[in-house]
Amino acid sequence: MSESKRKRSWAEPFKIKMVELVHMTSREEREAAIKEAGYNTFLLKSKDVYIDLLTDSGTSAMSDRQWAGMMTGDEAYAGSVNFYNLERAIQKYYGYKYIVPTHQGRAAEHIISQLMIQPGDVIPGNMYFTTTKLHQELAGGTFVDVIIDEAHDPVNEHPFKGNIDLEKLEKVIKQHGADKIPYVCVATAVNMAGGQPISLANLKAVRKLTQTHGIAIIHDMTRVAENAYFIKEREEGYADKSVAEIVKEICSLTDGATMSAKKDALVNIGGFLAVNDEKLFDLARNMVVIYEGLHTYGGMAGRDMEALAIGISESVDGDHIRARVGQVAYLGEKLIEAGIPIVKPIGSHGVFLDAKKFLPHLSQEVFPAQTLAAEIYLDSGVRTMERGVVSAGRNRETGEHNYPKLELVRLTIPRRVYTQAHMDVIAESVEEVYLNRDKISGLKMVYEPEYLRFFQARFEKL
Ligand code: PM9
Repeated sequence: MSESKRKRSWAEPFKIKMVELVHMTSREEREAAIKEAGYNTFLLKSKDVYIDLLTDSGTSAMSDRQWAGMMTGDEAYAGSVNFYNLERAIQKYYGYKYIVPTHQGRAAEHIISQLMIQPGDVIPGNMYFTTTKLHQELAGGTFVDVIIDEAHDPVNEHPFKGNIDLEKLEKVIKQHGADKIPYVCVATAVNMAGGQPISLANLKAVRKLTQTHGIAIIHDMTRVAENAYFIKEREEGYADKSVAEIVKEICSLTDGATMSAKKDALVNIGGFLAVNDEKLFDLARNMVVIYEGLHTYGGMAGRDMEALAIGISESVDGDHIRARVGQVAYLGEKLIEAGIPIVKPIGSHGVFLDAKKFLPHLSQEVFPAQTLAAEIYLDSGVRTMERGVVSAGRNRETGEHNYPKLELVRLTIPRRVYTQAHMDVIAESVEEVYLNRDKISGLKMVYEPEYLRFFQARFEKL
């Protein structure tokens, strides 16, 4: 075999300079902990968790450059140097004109929803996200899912399951009229679909259609760099473009964005709203002072804005993103090899177990994904997250549970935190639970909060 054809592995483009020790627990300790947490992994204490795959949100390891940036925090109430650094980074890497910093993503969703949505409006989008949909509803709007059908099928290997179905979108526009649609909400690396990307060809077609009707596009850009990496890998014509160039092209096809910077952008806290329209910016700048803080800090300390400005530049680096998505793929492939049912193709930020197939004897009434997340924790101390019927909440009119087609457990990989040895331990634990799946019974919900119930709901074993 010639040298160029031999397999060449990739490794993380960083060295580890400091470590955080983690606590190993016994099975008895985990049994007590998960019971006390009402079988909800959100209610576990972090000290009782060995490998934390609850979320990739705010859990990244910052670089030495980001930590050095923290020391240059200008903690002025107004006009902090770090705000202007952040503004420049957003303009440079994403291309949006105006920015309003917020403490995290949902605060930006709150502002844009209140400003753009009128009661009775509908907001089409490529699959719901929990906080995004709730803010749309609290502003009097209704979310309508216009993602392609393939996205709801865990085994369909469509390379761009985040794509919007143009016929579905056209139908919504015809049915409700363009004046009832303040914007189309386009997410990159669609979270609830399993971290699935939208293609640039699809986004361009959506842009063309919405422009003819005068409808704006608001981009949930929480994981835009990960989406850009998939475009580079899979979409014709983009192999020679850099991830940074693709990110900018995606943003250029939209009118504004909400960002939870706690994901792609490699910080532990932070977010922003970005818009190109000056009037909308003015309204947003006025509103942020009510809920977040002055428009030059919006709930973030100066040091956090500096870490974010640096994190944005690191997030679009090709080597970084290849290793990040590569680590997720490494885990996903191990699980596929072991015969575990997961969402395919393997997503951007985590591996999503198909709980319906994993536990076929459990109906959605007894919360298979919630059950499976608890069982994995019991086996190994690995904490995962339910993304199924509990996350989907209730229908606001009928009060019934929403039963999503996808009943998933997300094994979310924090950025730059765990090694491949951790991935091996995780895969072995999931396999162990899979081998004993017949013995697993479901849960009943005994406490249910009104909003975003998955965070605080409590369960008991059936
Ligand atoms: N996502 C996640 O774990 C945080 C907790 S679950 C609500 O995946 C998207 C696509 C997200 C997201 C958070 C937010 C909200 C908006 N859009 O958590 O408020 O994945 O910063 O962002 C979580 P914040």
